Amino acid sequence: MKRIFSGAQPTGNIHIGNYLGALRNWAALQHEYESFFCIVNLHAITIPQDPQVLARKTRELARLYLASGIDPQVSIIFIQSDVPEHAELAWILNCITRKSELERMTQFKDKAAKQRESVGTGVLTYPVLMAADILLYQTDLVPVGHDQKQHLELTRDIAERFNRDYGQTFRVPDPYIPKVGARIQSLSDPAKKMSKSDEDANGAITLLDDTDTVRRKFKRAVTDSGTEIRFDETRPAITNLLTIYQLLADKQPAEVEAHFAGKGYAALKSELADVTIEFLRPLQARARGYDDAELDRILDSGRERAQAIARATLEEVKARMGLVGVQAKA
Ligand code: AQP
Repeated sequence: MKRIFSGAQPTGNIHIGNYLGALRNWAALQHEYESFFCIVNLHAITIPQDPQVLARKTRELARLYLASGIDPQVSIIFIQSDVPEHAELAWILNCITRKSELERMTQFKDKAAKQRESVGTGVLTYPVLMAADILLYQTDLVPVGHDQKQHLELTRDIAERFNRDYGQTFRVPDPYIPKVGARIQSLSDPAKKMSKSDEDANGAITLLDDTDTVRRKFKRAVTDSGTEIRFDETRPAITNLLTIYQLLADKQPAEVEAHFAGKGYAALKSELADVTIEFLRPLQARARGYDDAELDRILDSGRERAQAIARATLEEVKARMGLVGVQAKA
């Protein structure tokens, strides 16, 4: 069976962009692939985190994976820092990655421009940790949103370089980026992607938002000039709202346009709030349904199953590089 690996960071509040671009597809693909879904808390610490909040968000994200339809009987769900092989392989891969490759990453350039001299080394080397995450599991396919495309190309380059220099070791993974929903934009600024770290909380609908908050955020959502409600690249705000509607209501674009023909923006926003609330209500109930003991059991079993595979890959990598311990004979 082919494998998929993906993850999300337990930073901030996971939003419908993360869901529509990634988690939704994980749940759909898990029946066709052997699936690994990781809560990537080592990525989260590339920016300062309050330790108690990080610990709480890590478990909350595990509950949201489960609530999004990821079945622990089918898929492996685990916490990245529980499997130290991720950090060890990341160090090894750092040593075959060029600084210039990392400096070219758009996400690093954006963050470095904002943080200047204070930008952390972890922000620069984060794509190498992501490569380690993926390559440890001999992954075939990585379902992600559009913002991760460049990082995945780097993962492929790193895998190919290692295989060329040390012999065939890693499977070279392909990205799986959905045709619709791979880049949900901010409700406040449709030129920016919806993001957990956005300072403007009104830009994102989070998976744990209550009914009033969802209505308020959609009501305040920026729209384009004009009145027509149709998909149109030159009108990014309305197209973004329609894309969210299309995916949550599970409709085709033509159906959505026909449904809103002759209606105004207020109707679109109100109906969008309705479908979002209907989608979130059962999801939030499912998230609350896992008690701590059950969550521990799921995460512990995930750690054990993931680590067995990660360890085997890492052992092979170390042997190929001559990283031998005390028992090795010359
Ligand atoms: N706006 C988005 N539309 C569609 N997909 C998205 N993803 C992120 N934003 C959107 C996808 O969600 C998955 C998990 O994301 P992540 O936790 O790795 O963080 P990120 O990609 O850096 O996204 P955020 O929400 O903007 O988080 P912060 O602000 O913490 O950096 C990934 O597959 C991602 O592509």
